Amino acid sequence: MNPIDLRSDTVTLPSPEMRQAIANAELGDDVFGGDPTVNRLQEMAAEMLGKEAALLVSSGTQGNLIAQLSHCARGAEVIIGEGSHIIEHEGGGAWLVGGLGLHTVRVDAKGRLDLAEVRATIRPDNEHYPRTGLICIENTHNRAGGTVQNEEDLAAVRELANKHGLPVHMDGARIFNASVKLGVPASALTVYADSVTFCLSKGLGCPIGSVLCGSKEFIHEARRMRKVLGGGMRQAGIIAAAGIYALQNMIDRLVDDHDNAEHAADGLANMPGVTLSPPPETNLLYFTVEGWKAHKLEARLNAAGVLCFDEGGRIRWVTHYGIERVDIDEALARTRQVLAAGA
Ligand code: TLP
Repeated sequence: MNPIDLRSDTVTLPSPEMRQAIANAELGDDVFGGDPTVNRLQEMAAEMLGKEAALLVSSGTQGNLIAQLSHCARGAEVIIGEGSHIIEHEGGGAWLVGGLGLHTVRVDAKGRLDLAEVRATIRPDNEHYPRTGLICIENTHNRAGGTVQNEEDLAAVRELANKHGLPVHMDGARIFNASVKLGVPASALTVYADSVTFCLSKGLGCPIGSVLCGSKEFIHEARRMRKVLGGGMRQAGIIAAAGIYALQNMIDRLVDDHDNAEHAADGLANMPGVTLSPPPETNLLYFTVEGWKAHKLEARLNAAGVLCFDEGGRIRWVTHYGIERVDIDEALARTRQVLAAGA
């Protein structure tokens, strides 16, 4: 039985054309600034996100950590929504490596920060308090269900940050899913953040890599932090070539992933006991089934060749390049059988 891999959009494999682009990449030593393909990717990414400069990094986790280290002095406090990826899935790097405090605030069902709480969390300048150094947001928001924050949502965060002279970092691992969903260029969303990380290795189908974007001054500091973290890579044009291909060819097709997630959601919603939590907005789909513990359902689905994870008591399916409509139909058929067999 062929497995249908819905564990994550990180499982995508490079297309033949992307592999060709990798094979043909012109290379140099990027630590010396001499890899022309990396430089081209960085210029493209900066332009697409409306920033002055960009930096290729190894992963979203590394990009987010570098951003926090570059914005904040040791001992500062980062204001961030509870349940955000930086808090839950990045190994506590900001505490461990940066000596930063992460101060969580409530988020609503879409993953939007509770701005009243943010306001109350920003520290006055007083020697008793840590300094507030940064506000972080996540778009699309993973745990909230791949939810999208629009320009109005983001402008409200920006306005508050400006009032207090604070920078904003956007974990935009899936920012192109948000931009495709809203039908606006990514730069219309990232304009509200000082820095943004986006991932090449998720829906855009690259094997490795993320890009951190911001002002020239910020990227200068970020480059230093990347080196500190051992992220200075040499002939990284191998990675960047895939990234260039992806920015040119893999963004528009994200709409197929969103349609497939919606199709999967429709199919699941018709099965007894299934609750979508919530219905998908982009390519992430979470659900629960009455009478089933999520870890048990995960095991049964995996055994039936529907690869997915129990993410904190909900099953998560992720649609991506390489998953077609027929795969979703097959995953639905297998799921129906698993549920019919009973817990
Ligand atoms: N998310 C992965 C896992 O780590 C859970 C996934 O399968 O969804 N920000 C967000 C919003 C993310 O979802 C992820 C990866 C990252 C950052 C980190 O990216 P990587 O995996 O490149 O370090």
